[in-house]
Amino acid sequence: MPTTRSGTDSEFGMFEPEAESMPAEGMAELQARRLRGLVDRLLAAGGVQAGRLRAAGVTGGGDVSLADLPGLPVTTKQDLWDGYPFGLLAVPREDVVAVHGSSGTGGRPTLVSYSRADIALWSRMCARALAAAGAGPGSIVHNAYGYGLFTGGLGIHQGAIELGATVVPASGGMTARQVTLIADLRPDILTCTPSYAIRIGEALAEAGLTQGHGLSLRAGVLGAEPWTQEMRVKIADLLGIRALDIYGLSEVIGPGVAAECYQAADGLHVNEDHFLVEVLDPVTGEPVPDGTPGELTFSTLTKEAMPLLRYRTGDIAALRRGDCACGRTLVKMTKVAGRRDDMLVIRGVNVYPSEVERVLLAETGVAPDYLLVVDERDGQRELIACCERTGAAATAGAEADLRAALERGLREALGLRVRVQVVEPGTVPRTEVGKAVRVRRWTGGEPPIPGLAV
Ligand code: DLL
Repeated sequence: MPTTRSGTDSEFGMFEPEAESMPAEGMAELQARRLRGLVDRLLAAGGVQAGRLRAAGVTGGGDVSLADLPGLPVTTKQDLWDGYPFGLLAVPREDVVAVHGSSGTGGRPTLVSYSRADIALWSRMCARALAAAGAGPGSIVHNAYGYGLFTGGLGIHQGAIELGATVVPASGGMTARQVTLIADLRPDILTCTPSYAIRIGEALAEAGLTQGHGLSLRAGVLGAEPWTQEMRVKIADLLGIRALDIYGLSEVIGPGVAAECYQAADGLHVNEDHFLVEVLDPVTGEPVPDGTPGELTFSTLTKEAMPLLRYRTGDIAALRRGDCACGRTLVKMTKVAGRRDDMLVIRGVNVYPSEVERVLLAETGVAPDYLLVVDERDGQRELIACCERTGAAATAGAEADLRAALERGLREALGLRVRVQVVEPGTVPRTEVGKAVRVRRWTGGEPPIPGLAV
């Protein structure tokens, strides 16, 4: 239970201050102890991770220290697929109280299992994230993450209840109903994907609801897909809220692996007392120094049902240590640039969609919805950035200027020629349910979005 919820503390209190503001030596000691416990549990469970540990010469938790971590075997999504659905269990099947997962690519779902204690842990991690956004008992959390197999909806739901807040299980979609619920219930916290926050913001504005005039939202806890600092500004402008990032993945637990604090809104505090984080060079698998982007890799120190040692996420970010205005000592990760497999290679230049987003959305005349089209017709590979203008760039001359400015900005930032196409407002497909699709391939026939000149 929270121990600092009183008076002004209740506004920005930590949910578990002892853990969240633990000094570095204490944290390292705790992690080392829990890592030994994890290794023991994996060895006792048998299975693929135990086999690999034994092959690496590890016969018990007592053999490993934090310094040994880089030499321990890793796990990947392939291991989850190979063991589908219950192959990686470290508890009897009857002790699994819930499964969740993600639809994944190629139609193969990634399923994960939770014990009763895992659900309790997950609830606390999401309560930490909500508290970091300024929520507390008495808050109303409008939860527009999808409910179901996806971890966003139920994860945040359980976290809000754990915190003692009031959760509105709106789920995704049916935006008109979201507007009604927000107008009537006056939530202070909005939880959904950043792209859906934009959609909800547009719908609220259309309904004439703005901050102070029917809106009482203070913060958004937004994640499940990459988004940039520039998108943060657009969301803050549209909704009048502090837009905060929350990160997680089903394999590790779901949302609540890391989250930003209201005070700094500058990088996500990783709950490293439960999720030991490393950043590895995606190619060599060797650890990279703090500050260098690489592949986030997590060891679930305390999870019971499906514990993972050194799970390589494919997500690219960097770590940063140091003091934070909020008082948390938990290591920070930067916003995720994207997944390793989302990287586009255009004429030999590597580019993440988020790098294009940063340039597009830095322009005030550009609306927050955009689509990147990889034009692969005729054996070539060109990148076309389709975006919408806001009222400010409505005239034909202004539109041409906007396009020229964006193309120049993209060339300077990425060293790549990107064609910019300004399309009619409302043309870029909005995401109401699930994760935003920012990239479409165009291999022939009709363009993937109307108004894209052939
Ligand atoms: O997306 C868990 C979640 C739900 C996180 C709600 C935050 C809020 P999965 O469906 O398993 O789980 O997808 C996990 O989504 O490996 C990242 O590639 C991406 N992702 C999640 N959060 C962020 C974020 C949930 N804040 C995959 N920024 C991860 C960038 C994110 N990418």
